[in-house]
Amino acid sequence: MLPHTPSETPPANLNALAEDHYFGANPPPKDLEKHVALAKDFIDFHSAAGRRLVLVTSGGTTVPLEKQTVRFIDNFSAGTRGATSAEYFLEAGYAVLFLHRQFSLLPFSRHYSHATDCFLDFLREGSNGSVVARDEDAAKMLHVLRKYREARDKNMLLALPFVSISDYLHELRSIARLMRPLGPNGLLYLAAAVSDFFVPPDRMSEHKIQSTNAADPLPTKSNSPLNEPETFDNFDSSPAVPRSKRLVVDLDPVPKFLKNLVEGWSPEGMIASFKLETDPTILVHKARYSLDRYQHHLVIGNLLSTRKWEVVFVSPGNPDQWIRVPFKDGGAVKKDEPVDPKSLPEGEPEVEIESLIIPAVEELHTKYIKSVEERKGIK
Ligand code: PAZ
Repeated sequence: MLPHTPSETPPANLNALAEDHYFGANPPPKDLEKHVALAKDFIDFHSAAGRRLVLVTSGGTTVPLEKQTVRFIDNFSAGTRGATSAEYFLEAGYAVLFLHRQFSLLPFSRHYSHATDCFLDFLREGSNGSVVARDEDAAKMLHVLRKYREARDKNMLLALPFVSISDYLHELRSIARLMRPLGPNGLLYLAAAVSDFFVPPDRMSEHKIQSTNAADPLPTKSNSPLNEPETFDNFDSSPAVPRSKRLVVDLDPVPKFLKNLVEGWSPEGMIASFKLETDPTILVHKARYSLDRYQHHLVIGNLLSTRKWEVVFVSPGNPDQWIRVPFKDGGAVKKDEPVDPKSLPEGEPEVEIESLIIPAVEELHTKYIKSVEERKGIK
């Protein structure tokens, strides 16, 4: 059993201080105002209709190393979970605000982009110089096209991009606050792979970090590097590289804002977060720990290697619930433990696991709405 220390949770006023400090020090993305206006119209439209609305966050967040960013740290996420989930939420009647990493997968177009095949491989020349879908792809493409058009024409999908970790946090805070009028009909489904570390702006270089001193002022006799002994690191045995030529990246932890989200930004919406791990022995513990610490409504745990095959739902007052796509020849799968990745078939599952995740989230959301209404004596 790993140590369990919810007492590490900072008190509320410390959270508020950390929030003021972070959002004061890290400038908002240049399109924030425009995005807020679009999000407000979208949310107000669906709120007036009494419709459920889900904010789906998706894709990775970058960690810039320079203010005028040439280089950044990134993570693996392509946005598959988010884009696929968005389609199943639409199917379930939710309006979807899709906050995604720029150029990551989008609902509907995901079927034809970032694939091993180029989208042009799905097309052929028709008569009179027209371009049409290949016969074998036409039925699926028509289905996807109709769903896409329906979502667009009924104003059910709004996609807003972010790039860096601070863009993401600014956008999340603003949109979560706008969702308040939805009350419990609002759902936040946080599938983005959010960086835990960043370079604070006061330590960030304005310009591209240089790898040589060619841009330094010309040496005079007194500041000539020839006068300085080169300092060598001696902590590894590889051919020594002078410290002055190394790039040592020193990252601070990104403050954890889930508590602020739950208590301040969106106090009535249902909040479902994802927890990604690579070590199967700590997944459930970390998911439960997150739930205890932030007091939200659902943590969906998944492992990097098996995330398309199984996830675990950890929610207050309920036993852990494993959701798995059916697979053949899987050997004996223990009901309450992660599956052994070696027992999984090669390639992608035949069923998209999001087709099972979303109905299960929807069921919990329905229970959540009822419980809020009962508490308020509405029904
Ligand atoms: O984008 P993707 O489909 O490749 O990956 C999805 C995921 C693993 C990023 C997501 O399911 C998830 O766990 N998001 C939260 C990650 C975290 O910050 O712990």
